[in-house]
Amino acid sequence: MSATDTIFALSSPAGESALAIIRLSGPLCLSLQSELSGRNKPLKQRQATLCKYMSINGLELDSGIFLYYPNGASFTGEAMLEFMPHGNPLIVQNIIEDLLQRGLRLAEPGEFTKRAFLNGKMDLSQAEAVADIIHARSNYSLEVARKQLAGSIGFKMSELTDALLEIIAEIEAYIDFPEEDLPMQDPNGPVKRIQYLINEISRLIETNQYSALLHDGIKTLIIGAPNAGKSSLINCLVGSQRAIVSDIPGTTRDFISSFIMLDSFRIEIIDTAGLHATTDQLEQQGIEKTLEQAHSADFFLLIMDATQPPPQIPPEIASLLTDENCIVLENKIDLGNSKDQNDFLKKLPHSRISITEGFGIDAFKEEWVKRIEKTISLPKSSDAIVLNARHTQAIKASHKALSSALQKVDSQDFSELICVDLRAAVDGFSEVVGKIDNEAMLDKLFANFCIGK
Ligand SMILES: Nc1nc2c(ncn2[C@@H]2O[C@H](COP(=O)(O)OP(=O)(O)OP(=O)(O)O)[C@@H](O)[C@H]2O)c(=O)[nH]1
Ligand SMILES: [Mg+2]
Repeated sequence: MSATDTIFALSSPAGESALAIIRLSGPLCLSLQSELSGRNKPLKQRQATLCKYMSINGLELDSGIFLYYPNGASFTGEAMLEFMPHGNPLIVQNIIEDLLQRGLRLAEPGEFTKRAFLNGKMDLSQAEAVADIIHARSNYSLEVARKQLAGSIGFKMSELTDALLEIIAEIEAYIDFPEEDLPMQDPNGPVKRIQYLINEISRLIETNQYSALLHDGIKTLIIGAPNAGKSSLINCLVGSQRAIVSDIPGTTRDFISSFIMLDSFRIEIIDTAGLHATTDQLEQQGIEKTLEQAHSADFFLLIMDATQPPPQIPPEIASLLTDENCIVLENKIDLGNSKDQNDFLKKLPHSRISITEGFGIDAFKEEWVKRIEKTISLPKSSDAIVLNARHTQAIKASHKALSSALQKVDSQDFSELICVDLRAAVDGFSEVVGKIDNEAMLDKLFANFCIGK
């Protein structure tokens, strides 16, 4: 793959639509603008022009809007053409075949963004944000991704780098001219500043915990005894018959998962097998799966049948429940013999509901949002930096290097070795924004993108 060939892709979804978007990027775009539009004068740069699309064989394949971006003034940084034909898959296919005949190549996933990165139009964290924006499934993750695309992570990395370079310059001056009256007289200066940087990095590393919450959703397990209404609850929340509901206890054997939006949160909601002592092997396996899921859950909805005595919750699960990560749902309050169950797991918040009658559902959802806001406590999206696994790995190396430098400064060991540590820390910051020599790693990163982006 060379970065100088001309690539193209259908950037809109396949299938019938009002319009489609076909994007081209690379040096051939300069001549293609008149060849494809059949005009003998160039298109106005970055301006919509209604033209025919003429095939290599001189046939009119469609008419639509062309946009030409010159080298250096496009998303990829190369000359680009965008054509918006009618969204008929046949037209799109004819155009794709024509472009292949002209010697253009179909783009790999993320190849436009990869070129934008390689041409210096954005740093790597911004390129990653392009994919995050496309895949965001909640307004919160969208806002965080938007900030990242605007350069929030790059800005933070350059702030940390500048602070480190200043310390390096000071220490180097001291090493070169130790006898002169230089600031290193006060070794506390660098100690404090390196310590500050370590704290900043630790804070950033912690934000990685939100990455899974943003991308995968808040993992919420519905647990309870058989027949309590767990499957009825997932169906009610999802708004469709996702799980089988029946009055036969032990209906759900395997866990069933779906995604919902609760306020601005993306929730992965999981229905599980009823918890109780059983000799049925299949049911037992289902319960074991629930136990497994419980260990990685962020939140629990413990549902009980308010007409029955309180359920026995296995101690492995009971020990995971707190007033912050669990709501007890007293279900079936429409039935005359239902009782107040406040004494069951007293310390946990309770909501009284009837799923079949829809009683108490809105109040329960409000309580649920309040608990998530309090316990999962995502940082305010307006100032959030959320590092992904790749960023975290890179700055963990910076953290390690700075801790090693700190020990040396602490012991008044102002040797060249300190500067080696400090420079290693700078390398970690650079890696976050894109100083990556490994081509295979870059390919892997962009392979997660959509085709045409
Ligand atoms: N009266 C009444 N019945 C309900 C309510 N919610 C659920 N049910 C009934 O309770 C029975 C069991 O419901 P499910 O949702 O299958 O219960 P489950 O907890 O998934 O049960 P298992 O999968 O067997 O563990 C069904 O007959 C439901 O219609 C409710 O609010 N009121
Ligand atoms: Mg069920």
